[in-house]
Amino acid sequence: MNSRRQFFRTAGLAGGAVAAAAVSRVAMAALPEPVLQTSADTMPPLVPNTGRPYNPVVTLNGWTLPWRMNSGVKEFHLVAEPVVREMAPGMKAHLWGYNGQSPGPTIEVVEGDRVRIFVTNKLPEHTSVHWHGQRLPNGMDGVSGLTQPAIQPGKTFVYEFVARRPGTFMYHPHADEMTQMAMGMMGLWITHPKARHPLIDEVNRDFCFLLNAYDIDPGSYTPKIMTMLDFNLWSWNSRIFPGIDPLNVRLNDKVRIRIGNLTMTNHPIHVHGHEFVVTGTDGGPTPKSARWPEVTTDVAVGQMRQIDFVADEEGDWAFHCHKSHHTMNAMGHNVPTMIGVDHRGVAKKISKLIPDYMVMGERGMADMTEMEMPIPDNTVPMMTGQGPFGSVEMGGMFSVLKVRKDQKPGDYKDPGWYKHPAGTVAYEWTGALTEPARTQSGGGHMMPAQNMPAKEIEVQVRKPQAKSKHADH
Ligand SMILES: [Cu+2]
Repeated sequence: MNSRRQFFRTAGLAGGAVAAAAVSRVAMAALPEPVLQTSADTMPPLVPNTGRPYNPVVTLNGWTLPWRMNSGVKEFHLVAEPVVREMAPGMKAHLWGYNGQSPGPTIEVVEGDRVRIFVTNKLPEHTSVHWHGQRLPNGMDGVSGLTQPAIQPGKTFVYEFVARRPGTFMYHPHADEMTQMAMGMMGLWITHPKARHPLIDEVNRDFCFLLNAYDIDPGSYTPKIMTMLDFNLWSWNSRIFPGIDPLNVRLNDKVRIRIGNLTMTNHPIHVHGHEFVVTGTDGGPTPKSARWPEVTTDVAVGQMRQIDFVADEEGDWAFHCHKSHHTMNAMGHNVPTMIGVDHRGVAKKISKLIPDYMVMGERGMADMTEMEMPIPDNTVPMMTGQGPFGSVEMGGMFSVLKVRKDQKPGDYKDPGWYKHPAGTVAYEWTGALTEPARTQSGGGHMMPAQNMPAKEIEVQVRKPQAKSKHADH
C-alpha cells in the first residue's frame, strides 16, 4: 500500500534536505531541517544519493530518515514528540515518537560512516537516546544520569560517533524508560557493510520492523503506561493486523527480514511455506557454523534477529507471532471459556434486561468475527481481516508474505490475493462418511486387556486425615 504521492513527497523532502547541504556555510552551521512523516504507509526504500552506496531496507509501515552530508559527516535530526499513530484503519493512538510517527524513522548508514545525530526534545519531560548495540564512546551511549545529563524539554543534544560494525540495531530512550517505551519511543538503525562481507549476503529485498505492545482500553486513545505484561495490542511498528502491510516479493528473491523486540515478552516469529536461517543478531552477523534451518525463531526481549531465505514458493504465506494471544486485537481478558456450554436459555433471559447482551464463544471464538457485535469507537475488532476465502480471524502481530512470479524487481506494490492454480486448494469432501472404528481395548501393551476391569469403576479418593502434623499439605 505504498502511496506514490507519499513517495514523491518523501523523496522531495530528502532532496530538499540534501540540496540544503549545498546552500551556504551559514546554513551548514545550523541544524539540519527535521523531516517529518505524516503517513503510516510503508515507504519505498530511500536510495542513497550521497555517501557510500548500499542496498536500502524497507521499513514495514515506516520510513528511512533522510540525512545531509556536512564535510563528510552524515547528519540526522530526530525530534522526540507526541504523535498520533494510526495503528490500523479505524484506530488511532496518542503515542510519543520521533518525527511525526511511532516508531521513529529508520536510520541507515554504512560501516565506517561518521554520524552526527541532533536530538530535539519536544516531549513534556526529559529524554535521551540510547543507540542499542553500537560500539561507541561511552559518553555517546545515551543513558541519562550515567553517561550524560538528560535532554530537558525544548533542548537539543548532539550525538556523534563512527558506525563501526555492520548490523541491525535499534534506538530508544534511556530516561523514564517505562513511560517512554510504553508510549512508543523507539526506532531501527541499520549499518550496511561497506564492501562485500563474508557473512552478509546481498539480498533482493530487505525488510525491517520492531515488535512493540500497547495497553489501550477499547474506546480510548492513550496507552496505560503502568501495564507490565497484560498488553492488549501486539504490534509491528505500532501497527496491528489488518493494518500491517504485506511483505511483497518476487519469486526466487533472496529476502532478509530484520526484527527487533522492545516489548516485555518474547515473540516466536513464524513464516509459512519456507525455511529461513538466522544470519545476524544485534551482536553482528552469525558465524556460518551457527546457522540452521528454522521456520520459527524466538525473538527475546531486547534482541534483534535477522533472518534470510529464498522466496521460492508462490502464494500468500502467513507470517506472524506464534503466540496465539498476540494475533488478536484489544479485548477483555476476563472471559470464561464457554465451549460446550449450552446457555441459550440464560442468554434469552438476560437479553430482555440488557438488549446488547451476547454470549461469547459457545462454539469457540470464531463466531465472534461474524457477529455484528457493537464495539466502542476507535477500536479494531479482536479477530478480523478479510481474505479471499472469508475472515482471516487474526489481529495483532500478523501479516502476509506475498510471493509472485510477476512482481517486478524493486516493486513493493501489493499484488492482490494469490490466484491458486486449479486443483491446489484444500476442498470439501462430499462423498459418504464411514463411522470411525474405535478401539475396544482396555489399555496398551504394558497393561493387557484381561487384567483390566471390563467396565468403568468408581474410584474413591480419601484425603488423608491429619493424624500427624506432617501429613498436612
Ligand atoms: Cu508475540
